[in-house]
Amino acid sequence: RSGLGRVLLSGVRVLLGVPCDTLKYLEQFYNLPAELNGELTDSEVVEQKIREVQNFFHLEVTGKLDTKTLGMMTKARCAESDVDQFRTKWLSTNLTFRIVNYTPDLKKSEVDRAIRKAFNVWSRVTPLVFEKLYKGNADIMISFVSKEHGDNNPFDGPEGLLAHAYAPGKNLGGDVHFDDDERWTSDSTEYNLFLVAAHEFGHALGLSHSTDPGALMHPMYSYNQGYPLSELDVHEIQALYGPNPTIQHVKPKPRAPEKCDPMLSIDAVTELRGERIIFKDRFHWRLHPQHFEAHQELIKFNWPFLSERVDAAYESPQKDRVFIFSGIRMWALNGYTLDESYPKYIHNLGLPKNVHKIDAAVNIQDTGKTLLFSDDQYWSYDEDSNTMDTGYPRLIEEDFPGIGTKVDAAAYHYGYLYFFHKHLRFEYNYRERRVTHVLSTNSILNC
Ligand SMILES: [Ca+2]
Ligand SMILES: [Ca+2]
Ligand SMILES: [Ca+2]
Ligand SMILES: [Zn+2]
Ligand SMILES: [Zn+2]
Repeated sequence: RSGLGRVLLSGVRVLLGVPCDTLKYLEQFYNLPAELNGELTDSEVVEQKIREVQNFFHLEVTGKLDTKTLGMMTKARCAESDVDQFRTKWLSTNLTFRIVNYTPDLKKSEVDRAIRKAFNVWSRVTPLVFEKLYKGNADIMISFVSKEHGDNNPFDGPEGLLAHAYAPGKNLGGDVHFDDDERWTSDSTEYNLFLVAAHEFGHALGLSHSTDPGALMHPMYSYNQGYPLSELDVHEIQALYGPNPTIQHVKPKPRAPEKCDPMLSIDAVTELRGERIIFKDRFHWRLHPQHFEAHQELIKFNWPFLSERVDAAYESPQKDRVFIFSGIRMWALNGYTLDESYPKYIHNLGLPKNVHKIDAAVNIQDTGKTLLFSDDQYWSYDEDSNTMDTGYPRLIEEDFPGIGTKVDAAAYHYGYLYFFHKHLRFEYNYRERRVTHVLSTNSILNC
């Protein structure tokens, strides 16, 4: 699959005006034919493949190499294809594995534990049993290797490709290779061996890549805690092997929310340097003002230091920061990086100690005030003096008649406040103090 095109592609690079790395990426993950002739039809093929990438990652589908598409192509990921469908499964439910060699990054016992834990992820939801062998040939041979390592499927040094696995079958079938040019860890730094192993074992059992960014079988690496399978992963593996006959209680992570679900509610919304960010569960959508399609990713994928869920968020243009609230803590983002003086407690803003969570936050650019909503009350915070205005809290119901008593999220544009509560979005004229429109929450995502 890979390796084939290196010589040929170097000749194509100039002809198509597409970076060589991009062609390699398309070849490895999207079945771009290795032999392109540099003709017009070739650029059409490349454009089509770029569309497939954009489609897979829920990016705006343009067929052009915009910065988001290029950015996605440089992130750490699994080395398996995004378009090849695995079509085999094991016929026996008793499988063997063997750790052929160890990475120097971790203690042997830590590697053993990560591998066993990763197999347990799958055995909890299937009848599969994994037996460890110490010598001889096992179904799933696990090794740490680098660069070209004998299967004509080379790794690429640090970053980029992390690991690959072979679909169920004889010999190489089921085998899993980790790129030992990565630094493997048992925590949230660098690449967590347990999480990557659990993903690769999914392939070794016959699963393909998922477009759901919250599924373990999504090709991009992202750190998360707890049981790593989503409902979708469980559904896919049980379609191959059936459920576990004895274990009943497994709590997979919910599927990624569907943006056009008519009952969609949201957790928080903010602007971030011209883009709109909409938080929901473990995920967020990013919506560029000129784009119609919102791009969905895990919160942890862009901001690994944030909580798994966000309560409220707002942008302060005065401070050029986006503030994110979760429970009693808040963070300040400078674009996609954390302002190092955070996290802080929300009480530093001047909120009373009995407030344990902010429901919604919105900055009114025209006044420089930020409104902070919690339960049925709200406060007004002055961004210039960094103090809470006197006379608060006040009741939401009294000051914003028609929107109910609580809000999930809030936004402000050109004299209008937008309040979100459950599946409804209220447009509120700030000067006239009245609701002017009621729409569905999902209308913010162009549904
Ligand atoms: Ca094998
Ligand atoms: Ca690598
Ligand atoms: Ca909220
Ligand atoms: Zn993969
Ligand atoms: Zn390999």
